[in-house]
Amino acid sequence: MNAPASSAAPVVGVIMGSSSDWEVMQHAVSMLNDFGVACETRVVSAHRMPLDMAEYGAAAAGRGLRAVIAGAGGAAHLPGMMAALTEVPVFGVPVPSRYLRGEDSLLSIVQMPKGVPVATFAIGEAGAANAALHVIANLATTDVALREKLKAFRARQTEAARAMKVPL
Ligand code: RP5
Repeated sequence: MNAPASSAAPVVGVIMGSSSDWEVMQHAVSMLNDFGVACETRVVSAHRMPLDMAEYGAAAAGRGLRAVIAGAGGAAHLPGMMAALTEVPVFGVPVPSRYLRGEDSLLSIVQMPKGVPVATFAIGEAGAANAALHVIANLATTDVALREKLKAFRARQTEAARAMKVPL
């Protein structure tokens, strides 16, 4: 298990199929850190570490995780398998792949059969950041301080957009 990204007990697990996914998945961790949401990070490869994946899923709820953000590329079965292994909600991030630019990852993650959902986000950095923001929004339904941070974040985005100028 990698060290938690903060010293508090992690409530979000950020897992990925390979260290090569970190370039994308770091955007989820960075967003969680910005909001002060404690998370842990770990490589859990579905096809190279299936037993570790099963252990991670079986222990997730008991360890206090409230969400798992899972990123993978290509056949990208990690998010769906993790959703099958735990009742903790899973948020899937399609990582861009070498040959199909992540369209394969997206379709693999989003097309879960009925009964075991994975909330699926956009390919790449935006998807990773938005997965974290969606987890934060869910946690904020029972955490007033977090809701205020989310409102402030949105207000800053609004102000930044209002300040935008179109180049002549
Ligand atoms: C998937 O295969 C990983 O999620 C990664 O996106 C992709 C390539 O993995 P590496 O060959 O870079 O380890 O399992």
